[in-house]
Amino acid sequence: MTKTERTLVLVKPDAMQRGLAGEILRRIEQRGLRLVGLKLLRIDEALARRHYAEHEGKPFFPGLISYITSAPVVAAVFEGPEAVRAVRATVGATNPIEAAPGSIRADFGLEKGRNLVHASDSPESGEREVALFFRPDELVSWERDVDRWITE
Ligand code: IDP
Ligand code: MG
Repeated sequence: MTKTERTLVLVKPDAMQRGLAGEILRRIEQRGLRLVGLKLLRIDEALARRHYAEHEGKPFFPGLISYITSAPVVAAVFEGPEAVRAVRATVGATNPIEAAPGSIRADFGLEKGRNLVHASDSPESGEREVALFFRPDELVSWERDVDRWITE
């Protein structure tokens, strides 16, 4: 049995402007991961700085903060075995040009600065980021009849 994890997905402002929220969530849901949290919000500067704290001081940081706060985002929490690695693979590499064919970033993107979607990079980041965007009572634990056909 692989460990159940939770991961935070953000449909970033460029994807929202391009009407890709449904497409992005569909691809992740279709893999079999279970949606346990969902909201639309406008990220303010304080939340943006906390979420991207590891990148503070890098040359792209100011642009990243203005990008992520420039329009609403859809924040989603997905749960499942190795959810972090599964979603990162579906999302693709940071640079869309290097992202695997068929991944979201490869199919819809061209530049790192407009790469459409965020996904937590480790189970620990997943826990931290989910807590930044959702209160515990906003997350819904549930089981689906189909789960036994997706996981052993
Ligand atoms: P990740 O989103 O694939 O985990 P990170 O290296 O954690 O990538 O960077 C966070 C975000 O910062 C990226 O998704 C992208 O939006 C932005 N970013 C990273 N590197 C660059 C860059 O060189 N130019 C512009 N934006 C960048
Ligand atoms: Mg990252």
